[in-house]
Amino acid sequence: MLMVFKARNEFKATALAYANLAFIKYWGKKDEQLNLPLNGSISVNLSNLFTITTVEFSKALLEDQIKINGKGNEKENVRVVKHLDRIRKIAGVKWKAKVVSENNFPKASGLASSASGFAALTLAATAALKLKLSERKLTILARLGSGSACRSIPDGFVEWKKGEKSETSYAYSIFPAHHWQLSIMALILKSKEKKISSSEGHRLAQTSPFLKLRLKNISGKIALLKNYLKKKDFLNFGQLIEAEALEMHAIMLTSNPPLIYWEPNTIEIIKFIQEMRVERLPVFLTIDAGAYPFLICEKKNEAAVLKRIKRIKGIRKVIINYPSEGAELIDNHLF
Ligand code: 2P0
Repeated sequence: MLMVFKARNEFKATALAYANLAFIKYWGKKDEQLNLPLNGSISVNLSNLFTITTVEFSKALLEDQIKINGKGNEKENVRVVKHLDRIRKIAGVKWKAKVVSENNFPKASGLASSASGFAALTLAATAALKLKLSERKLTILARLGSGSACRSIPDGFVEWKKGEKSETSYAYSIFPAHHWQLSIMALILKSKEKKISSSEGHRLAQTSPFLKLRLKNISGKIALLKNYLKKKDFLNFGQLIEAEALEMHAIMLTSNPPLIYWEPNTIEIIKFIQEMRVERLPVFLTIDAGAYPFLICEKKNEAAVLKRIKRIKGIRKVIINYPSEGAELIDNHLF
């Protein structure tokens, strides 16, 4: 994370934060108010999916003005105001703010934006109020806005420690972005995403009889994954993250009521990827709380994978990402 503080009189700052993709998933909360997770998670920042947010606090404003992707959305605005209130409390000010936030990807694409959104908002709003928080404190603050947002603050490959209380549930970089040249392809499918909010999904996770077993094994899994990342052992890494995604979806499928995020296309792609491996092309996938798969291969195999997936019908768009840096302050304000 790059911090640039400039002497100035205005209370305005702009931050850029990348979305992150979890290799070990956050699914289930211990505390809904504080977004304390039931388990730790590991992710990577995605270079081509990001949010830019400008925040300006002003004594002249009578209320917060929030525009996300050119629009006002009441439900989202409530969450943003709540987050601004947390930051105002730390700074000891009551000033209202103007917030303008843009994703570089269309919202209708079905890609999660709360992680990059709350990471950018946290960094921009704290910098605008000239709060000099440590990276760890920023991740804790971002987590309060949206759990996964804490992983979009540090650089590259990131671990979110589950912690026992708010102060110990933070994220930090385990490897920098340049550690491993992975190619991470978001497959945007033609079928529409009918999303059930992840907040609702986190709640439902508790009803799956298999959650207990998942939680029992997860710290061993985290240790294994960190080791595979360290050694850049792609085959073991890939097998582990694909099994982990399927395990999370098994929790969803066995929740009460069941949560089925997949579309027919999703299953077709899962099978297609398995076939690609039979043909000795090392590529794996992960899927979040939605229908769209993310394919992961080493950069050297990117062209071969792209060529093969052209045969799959029903893919609207492929967004290629590489491991990316953490959130940063930038000079180009949105207003
Ligand atoms: C993750 N997801 O680890 C998992 C995998 C979705 C599937 O984190 O309620 O939007 O804001 O804390 O962070 C989605 O959960 O939930 C999520 P809140 P969040 O990336």
